[in-house]
Amino acid sequence: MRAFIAIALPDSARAALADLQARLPVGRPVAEENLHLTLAFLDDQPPAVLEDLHDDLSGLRAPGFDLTLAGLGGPGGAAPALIWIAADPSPPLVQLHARVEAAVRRAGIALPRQRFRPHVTLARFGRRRPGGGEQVRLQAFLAAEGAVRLDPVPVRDFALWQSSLHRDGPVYEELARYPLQG
Ligand code: 2AM
Repeated sequence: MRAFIAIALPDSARAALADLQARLPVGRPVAEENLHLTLAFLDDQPPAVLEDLHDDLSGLRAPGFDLTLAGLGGPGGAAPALIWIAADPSPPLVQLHARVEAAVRRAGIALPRQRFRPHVTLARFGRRRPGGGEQVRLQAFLAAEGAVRLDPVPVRDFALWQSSLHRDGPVYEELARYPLQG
């Protein structure tokens, strides 16, 4: 079962991001209902491994916090793969990520050792990367809107999701939700 752990965004934040996506001149926008902040991508895992992980995550203690989404990014070099809005790596978010990663590793799932760059993906390019004209329009869009900043988003829980891949995009189903404290 293909799964990941993520923070879901409230409707108001997803609506604000959808407004932004509507003005994006290039890329395949992520469906509004799918906008999320990934804490750990688990790939394909046997149900028994996810059960163990679920037990562990059910005991995880971490404080709730407010999330700040600000600043567009993605087009590194000539071949951007995605466009995202960055999340402020505040101490509670970094701590939550570390605790989630530790639980994932305890469940026996290998994770790549890469720096946590919290973000919400807004659009993907797939295999067809933007051509010259699209690059120019994208750079103009980033110059005009790249400094966008959303109102802080309350984060009071996170969730384990199943992802099924379909021709017209992934479908996410929440498997379990874990409350944060305070
Ligand atoms: P990102 O788009 O937030 O960067 C669910 O598929 C989430 O897992 C995606 O939103 C994606 O994060 C993340 N992810 C990380 N590695 C992935 C991979 N190899 N394939 C698909 N999703 C991946």
